[in-house]
Amino acid sequence: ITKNKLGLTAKILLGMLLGVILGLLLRNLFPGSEWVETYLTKGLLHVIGTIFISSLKMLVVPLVFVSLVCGTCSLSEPSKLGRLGGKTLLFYLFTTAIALSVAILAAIVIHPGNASMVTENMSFSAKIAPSLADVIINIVPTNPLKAMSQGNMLQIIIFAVIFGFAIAHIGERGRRVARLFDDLNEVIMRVVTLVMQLAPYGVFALMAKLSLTLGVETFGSVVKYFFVVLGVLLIHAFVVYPTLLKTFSGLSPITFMRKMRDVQLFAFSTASSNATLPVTIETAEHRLGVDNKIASFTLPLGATINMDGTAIMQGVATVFIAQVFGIELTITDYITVVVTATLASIGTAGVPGVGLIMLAMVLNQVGLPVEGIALIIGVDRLLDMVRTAVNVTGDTVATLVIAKSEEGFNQDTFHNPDAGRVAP
Ligand code: DAS
Repeated sequence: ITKNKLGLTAKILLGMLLGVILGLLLRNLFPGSEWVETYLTKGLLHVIGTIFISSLKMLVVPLVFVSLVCGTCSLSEPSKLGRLGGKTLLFYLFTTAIALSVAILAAIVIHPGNASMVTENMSFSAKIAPSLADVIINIVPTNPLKAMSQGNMLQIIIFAVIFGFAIAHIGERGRRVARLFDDLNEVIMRVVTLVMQLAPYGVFALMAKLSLTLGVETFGSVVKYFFVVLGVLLIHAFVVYPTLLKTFSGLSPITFMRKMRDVQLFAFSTASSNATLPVTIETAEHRLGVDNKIASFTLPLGATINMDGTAIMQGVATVFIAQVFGIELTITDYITVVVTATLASIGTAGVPGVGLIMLAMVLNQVGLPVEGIALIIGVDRLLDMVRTAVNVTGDTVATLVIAKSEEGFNQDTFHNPDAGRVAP
């Protein structure tokens, strides 16, 4: 994964760089050229870029539906759903909602994207925002297939959760259906990997088109976006999590962070919570003193449903893209972003780049242009590595808090600096 990822990361960054250089060269050498406009901006670059964005959007409905059904039916098994399951789910949703709220607030206050960059052909007509009552009423689909064909994500999420819950309550036949959805999820993850191979070419075309139309000042705002996301990720990891750990378990955050270093480095290098899971479980049990019966439940669950780092990126990116396109988001829009991103993260597996595909869904839900993803995809792979480290840290904080409250925790192991260390 690491070799493949770094290769793709390098190709995406190269595609972004070459696209920006080409776009700025054309903008300065042939200002206002009809030929460039016809054959490039609205021609070749538009076609390649749109195909890439469409291939991301193509994945959203199947990815969300199948991974949510998988996540919900494994969660809803009567044996799992008890007090431990309820506590774990609540804690995970609580930390994700905090992450999203801090992220959105930071993006509103710092305001990384400025609408002055939008030229006439990039302007975007915002849809009329529905009232909160309508948003709540519209959550229940009158026709699930219609919701899927229209990409109405909140309706798809609700249907998937109910469908997954039902699968868990029909005994052996349900287990057969659950296995089918697990296999389908595997197939969709493979499609994600295939689509991400298109990213260097899609990013090249999109960045060339954007720098042709938006000019060089755009990239200053992308750098600002990068540091806003990075800043909120670091605050969440080094302020929010230590505070939650100290408050809910009384354990030392310093000891915790020191013992989590290897896990965080592995998560950073793989950008995959799933790939890091064996290391996370081994560390939780042998270095932090968590009982296997707790860690073996809360950590795999967390790797799938708890993605605070991803939620932070989605919160900042949504506000940033609205700012770049000069679209005012209403309070209902912000609530929709928090609800959609939190619920959608329940089913999404912890693999590289999945956060970006979920962002396409969140943007869809609040009626923002998915093309805005082109602005941030170039720096997304780097942020993916950081936010995955935050994701696994959040999973382990919750695991410690729950283990301590369920008497499934060994205090001596936690305080022993050499516990679980591999002998040199
Ligand atoms: N890489 C994902 C993870 O493994 C996070 C993301 O894509 O945002 O947690």
